[in-house]
Amino acid sequence: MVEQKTATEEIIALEEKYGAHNYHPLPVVLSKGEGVYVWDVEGKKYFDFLSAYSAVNQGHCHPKIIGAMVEQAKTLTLTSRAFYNDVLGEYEKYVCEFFGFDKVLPMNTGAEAVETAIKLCRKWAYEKKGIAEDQAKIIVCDGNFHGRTTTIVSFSNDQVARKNFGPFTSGFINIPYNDIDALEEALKQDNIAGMLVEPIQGEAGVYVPDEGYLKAADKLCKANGVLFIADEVQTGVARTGRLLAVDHENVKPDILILGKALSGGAYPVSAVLANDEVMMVIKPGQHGSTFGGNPIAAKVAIAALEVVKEEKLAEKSEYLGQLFRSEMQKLVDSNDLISKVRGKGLLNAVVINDTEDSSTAWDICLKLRDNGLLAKPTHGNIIRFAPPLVMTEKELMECVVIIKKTIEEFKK
Ligand code: IF1
Repeated sequence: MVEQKTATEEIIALEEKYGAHNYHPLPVVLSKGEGVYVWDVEGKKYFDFLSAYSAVNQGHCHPKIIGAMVEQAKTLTLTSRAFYNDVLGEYEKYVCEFFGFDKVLPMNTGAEAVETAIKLCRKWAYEKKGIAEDQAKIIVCDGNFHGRTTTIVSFSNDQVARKNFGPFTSGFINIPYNDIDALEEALKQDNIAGMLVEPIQGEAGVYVPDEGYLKAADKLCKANGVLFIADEVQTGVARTGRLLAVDHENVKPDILILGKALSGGAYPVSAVLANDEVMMVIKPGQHGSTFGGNPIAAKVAIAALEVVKEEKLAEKSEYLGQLFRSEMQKLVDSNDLISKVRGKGLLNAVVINDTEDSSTAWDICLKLRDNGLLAKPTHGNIIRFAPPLVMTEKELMECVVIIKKTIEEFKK
């Protein structure tokens, strides 16, 4: 008998054979997305509860964003920064006013923007703060995730992300996250240039710091003449119920890093924002990118931010997030399988009552998939829930039913 492979199996086999094995995706092959939904190649429809790690906050294929992208793609795609183009300036003004900074430095991916922030911070430290050459240090937190470049994995604690990628970049000091005393102690060292921090740690399992931590950290940094650098690649652009996660504590970072949803997931667009005092240390030739700030990226980002405002996505995220957590809390109270729900806005995680190295979260995600909802485990016992912010309350309640049903039916 000839074995008949499904389209799903064929496509997965193709990736297995020809693609580097640097990922282990949930076995589902998607071919279409619209708003909060995605469809697989067999025609099955799902609620997307990952949103491409919070890049698709505005929903899949948002007509306004795609419209802007297609229009610009037909007109001018790339000039490089060797010449001016007629949309970059318009975008720069828009994004600076939107987030309240003097200047923006446009890049493409989150990791590139983090790299940019590190370089900017170091340069500022040497040229404004007067730190001696090559002595600048940046404070980072244990459990961080800021991307995958050699420098960034240099200060990661994730052994899988680091092992055999050395030698590493020096100049970073790791302290525990959510620990103000540790920060105060670290700031006593000489030559501290900045502190780089995620307002909520995503990879660590949607770890929300205590209320007041970010405010206190920002204050301590400012008191010590150290730049407070917020990596809002994942938490920014309305994901946590405010435009920025630091807005929950009225913190204004010295350097703000954005990515992912800055384009609504349509295009790789990232940015570093700062005021002149910091940003003006970068001079021509000292940093850049062929694609950074290209005309398509510029138009896409303007449209993506307009959608955030027009559709009140921060407010929706705040409201729906509270509803989601209160529904999940009922499940925590009534079921032994899940022990905790945490998060802010629509960036949430459910902790499974099992060990970190178990496969329970993965197994539950497979069942959720079968029941029409896609989510991804982070660690063996944590599931991240981050749907597009354009979800309606009715749709969210449908999802809650799916999650409850799946958890109640689940047998370890
Ligand atoms: C992958 C996690 C999310 C980020 C923060 C910078 C970057 C990221 C705070 C780099 C990227 C990703 C990338 C994704 C998995 C993922 C992730 F689980 F690892 F932690 F989102 F939750 N700063 N986050 O979260 O941005 O260069 O990727 O554009 O597949 O590695 P990038």
